Amino acid sequence: MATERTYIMVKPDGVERGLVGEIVKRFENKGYQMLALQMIQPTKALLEEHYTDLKEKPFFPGLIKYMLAGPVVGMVWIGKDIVKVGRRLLGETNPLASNPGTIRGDFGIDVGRNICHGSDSPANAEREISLWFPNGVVHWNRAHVQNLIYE
Ligand code: DAT
Ligand code: MG
Repeated sequence: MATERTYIMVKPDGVERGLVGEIVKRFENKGYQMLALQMIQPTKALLEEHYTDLKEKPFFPGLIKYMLAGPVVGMVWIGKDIVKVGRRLLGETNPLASNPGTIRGDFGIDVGRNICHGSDSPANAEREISLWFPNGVVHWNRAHVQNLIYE
């Protein structure tokens, strides 16, 4: 039974372009299970904490400004190897370097408008889930479908 979780977040450009359903669909189609979903207008403080590792980067102020431009849709997903595979579904950080068939490869051009966030390690996933869902996340059992997706 897979217990690895990841935090996936449609960024303001993805929300405004109406790509939330498309992104949800790709994770659902793969067989992963959604545990939480919220639309939220993040504060500057929340975003600075989320991207704390990038504080010293020259693009940090621009990144925060872009992420403040509108609401984001944050999700928690669970499944086998979901952190790594979730990032594969997203593509590379730079959409122009992302393969067709990936979210960023199919829908983006500039690195500063790359549509969707995905955690980069299981530990960071848990940190981000606690940050964005401080009240916790419901765990539900997908009893009937589980055996059709996992052997
Ligand atoms: P990722 O989102 O693929 O995990 P990251 O964590 O290194 O990439 O960076 C977070 C976000 O910051 C990324 O999605 C877009 C932005 N970013 C990264 N590198 C950038 C750069 N060189 N110029 C502008 N924005 C950048
Ligand atoms: Mg990252």
